[in-house]
Amino acid sequence: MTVTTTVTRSGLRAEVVSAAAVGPQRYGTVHNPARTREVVGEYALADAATIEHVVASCAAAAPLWGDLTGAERGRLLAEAAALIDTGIAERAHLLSTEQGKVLWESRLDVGGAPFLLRYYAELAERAAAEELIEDERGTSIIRRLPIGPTVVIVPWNAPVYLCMMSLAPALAAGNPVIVKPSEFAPLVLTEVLEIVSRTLPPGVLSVVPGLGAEAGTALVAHEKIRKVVFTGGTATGREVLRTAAQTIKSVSMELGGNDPAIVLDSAVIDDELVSQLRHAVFTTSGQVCFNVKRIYVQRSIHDEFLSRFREAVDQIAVGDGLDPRSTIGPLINRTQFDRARGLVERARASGARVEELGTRLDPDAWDGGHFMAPMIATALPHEAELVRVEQFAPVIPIVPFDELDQAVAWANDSDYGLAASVWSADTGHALEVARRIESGSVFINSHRIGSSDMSLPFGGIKQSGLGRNHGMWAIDECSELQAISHRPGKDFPGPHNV
Ligand code: TXE
Repeated sequence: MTVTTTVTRSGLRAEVVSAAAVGPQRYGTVHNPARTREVVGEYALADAATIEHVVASCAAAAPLWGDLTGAERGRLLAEAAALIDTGIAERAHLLSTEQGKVLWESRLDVGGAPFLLRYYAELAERAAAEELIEDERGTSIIRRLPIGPTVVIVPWNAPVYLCMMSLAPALAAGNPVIVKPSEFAPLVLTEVLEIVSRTLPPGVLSVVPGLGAEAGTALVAHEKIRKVVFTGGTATGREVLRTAAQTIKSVSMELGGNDPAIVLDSAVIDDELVSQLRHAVFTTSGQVCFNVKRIYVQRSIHDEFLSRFREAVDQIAVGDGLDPRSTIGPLINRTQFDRARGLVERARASGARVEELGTRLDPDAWDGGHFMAPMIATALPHEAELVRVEQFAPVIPIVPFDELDQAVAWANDSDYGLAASVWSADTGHALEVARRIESGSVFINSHRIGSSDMSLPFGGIKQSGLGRNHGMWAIDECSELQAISHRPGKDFPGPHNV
């Protein structure tokens, strides 16, 4: 009664990977955000029986995978990386078709997967290394243990990269993993993971496509799942926490953000600054967790900044992600599009000035996709809805400030705290300001992919997330720490000796 199924490129179908699926399957469809009538492919809507089966196979793989040495796990991850080094251009093309983003961004997304696998392959041995402490009390060992069957829940904005950022450290730490892709961009990710799974023992990596409310909830709720790594919106994050609470499992989350950029009057408003900020706001049409979502500019340079920034934003060409002339593509889906339009309409109705800029590359195709022009909103206060929510769209509010204290207070007046940036030619002063900002990362004179890298912890404070990604921090998120101590003999006086 069981049929093993995998993703098939010809049919563009994201199927359950690396475990037997229980048929018959129902399917959801993936539409091209640039031509919404075009169906790009289908994904299986994993049912309860399939999920049960996949979780059982994941749990069965846990002892074997956890017992391998770090070096052995690292070797297998490196082998997997080699398998996905090829085919990046084709997969980037497909990703732009299912996700809408421009081709160079898709290449970064897909090309990041082998990089991340290799990076964590290198760390696998270190992850398994034991720390020995010898002192007058005796000998102690601190070691990392795998947590156990892990679920990685993936969003649609950078599906391959964000998945691998969670998956690679989870595997390196010795956990078998089930990935739940987003229903809006499951195709390329499933294909990549199917290839990666070929190098791993059965059950160590499975993919369960399906709806968040069905497959996502069922996986998070399952008692055999011991760890959840979630990337997505804050509202969904709350739901995941509620579900995970029933079985007290470890949860790491990277949620939304409302990143502020503070442009000080000591900033030089040149091409470099303007182009960096344009990039920081409009990458993936604004649909990146740590894009700049609000700009506070010191009043004395506000008009100059606005005029230069407007010029730069007006250079943006909006079109199909596959069109090499496109600077940005469409939004992912109708829900995101309607939400963004609603924000803009309400801002206008409340007196804000919202300018639609840029070029429509193909005006005839405009209404056939979720296209949105890049927009700048001014004449609105810090308290305005458009300033306070995560827009996740190509619209940026710009608010002048007089005193630095006011800008810092506004930057911190948010439930979010993912990243922020300070812009100034006086880097010493910018550093002082950065120390006052409540966010997981603060960048000086940049705010983009690359401003943070694997050598720096990445994650949100407040309602932007739980835990930290990158480097050994990500490995620790997916590990239990165990202390073994042999302390015979005499008592050691002091407050820490219990
Ligand atoms: O993402 P969701 P959505 C933010 C952004 C956006 C908002 C909503 O502000 O407007 O989130 O986006 C799965 N149990 N970000 O609705 O719902 C779902 O199937 C378990 C920020 O598209 O968060 C998908 O795989 N899983 C973000 C994943 O969760 C559930 C990137 C993310 O979906 C579930 C994307 C449930 N109950 C959006 N419900 C970032 N941090 O970069 C859904 N899912």
